Amino acid sequence: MTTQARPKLEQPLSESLFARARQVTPGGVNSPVRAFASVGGHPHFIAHSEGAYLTNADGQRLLDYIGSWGPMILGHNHPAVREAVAEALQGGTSFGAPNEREVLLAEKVVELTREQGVERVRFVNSGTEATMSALRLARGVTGRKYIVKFRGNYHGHADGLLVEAGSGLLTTARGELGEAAPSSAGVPPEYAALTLVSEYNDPAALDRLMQERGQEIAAVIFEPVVGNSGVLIPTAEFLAALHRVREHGTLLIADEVMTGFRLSLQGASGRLGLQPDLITWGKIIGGGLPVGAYGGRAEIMEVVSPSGPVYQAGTLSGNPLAMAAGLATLTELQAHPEIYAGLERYTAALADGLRAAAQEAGVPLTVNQIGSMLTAFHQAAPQGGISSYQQAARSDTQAFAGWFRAMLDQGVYWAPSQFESIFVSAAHGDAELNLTLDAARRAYAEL
Ligand code: KE4
Repeated sequence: MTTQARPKLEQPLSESLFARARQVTPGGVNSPVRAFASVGGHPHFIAHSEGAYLTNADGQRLLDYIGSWGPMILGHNHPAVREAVAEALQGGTSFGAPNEREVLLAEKVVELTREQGVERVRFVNSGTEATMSALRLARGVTGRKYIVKFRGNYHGHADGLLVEAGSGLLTTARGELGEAAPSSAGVPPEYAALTLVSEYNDPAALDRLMQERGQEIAAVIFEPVVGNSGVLIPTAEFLAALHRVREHGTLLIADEVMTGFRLSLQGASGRLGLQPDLITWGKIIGGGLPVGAYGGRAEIMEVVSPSGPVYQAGTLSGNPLAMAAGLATLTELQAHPEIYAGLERYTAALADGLRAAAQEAGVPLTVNQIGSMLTAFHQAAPQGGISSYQQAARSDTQAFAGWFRAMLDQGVYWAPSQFESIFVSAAHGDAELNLTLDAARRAYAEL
């Protein structure tokens, strides 16, 4: 059944801006996943944002499910965040010296994650810096050089972590879309060789690797709920195997850049009862300004310079405007814990609605959803659902691309990759849910 031809969303200004951008920036974007490489068409250039909506350069309103890839859990341009940044701005933009706001945000993070063993936090400027620093710290503490990551997990673009990583590498990987993404060009094999790759949700594989090489391994880093292969939810057996790595003197690093303060006020670690040695954060912790962080118990964190020998630094770390945005966001979330129940309700209803719409149109679809994270994989559910990178990678990326474009033409801006999570905000309500499911029904009918 086809619906009447829908006027394609013309965006002349975005198109001309993209043409100009490509003259001065690689691929015309400052982060590859924004380039629409795996979904076709060209990116919308955004002029401003409010609540659940973006307005592009051509003045068209888009219902946004990216939320800046996670930070916008309160919705875009939230008054509490805007006012906090405006107030901080009165004092200037950066001091290169400590300021009270760094202490306030660090105290807030420790207060919220103390149950997960966090006693000290160091701020950096991105999730990449957070994971890169946490791994250096783990190597410094253990004196070991190997690390373990999981195929399809993405932890930012530090050299040693661009080994069979997920996220943007899966939209621009050399070779077939969805196949295990090779290490990026420019990563010397000597660096990649220090990163051992295991399989997410395969406890036996991890146990075997640790039995064989555990004494050489400084750290195991993992996404406590995967967002970068599309959403993958860990099994209890896998989480237990992850905690067993510590029997070998290996540190466990939960990369909560995406899940931190997203899946609960205590992140995925709190929601799933994890006890990692180190946690990394990004996205929400900066409220949309550039902030990353890593933290853990004092005996480990005090090994970081200037207290200890593991060096890590940053000109703009603890930037007062970024601290203000992060503090306002966490304070708002803490003052309104009902936000998390609302996010759960909305996203579960969205998942059910997508399943029903796809079934009605005879489109094979498997939806993974937890909290306000969701991925709709274009494939029929394998036995037991999609719980591994290999299973996720079998999705029909062309079907996804067609659905994505049909949704965007109706003004619903989904994540432009089959292998990403979407992010629902507290600003998404019944009107947005209905708009989304109406558009989805039409888009599935066109596949
Ligand atoms: P950043 O360096 O992009 O702030 O964070 C890297 C990172 C680390 N760890 C996890 C679990 C992450 O999800 C990320 C970044 N996430 C992607 C979205 N899948 C950022 C979007 C982009 O690359 O533009």
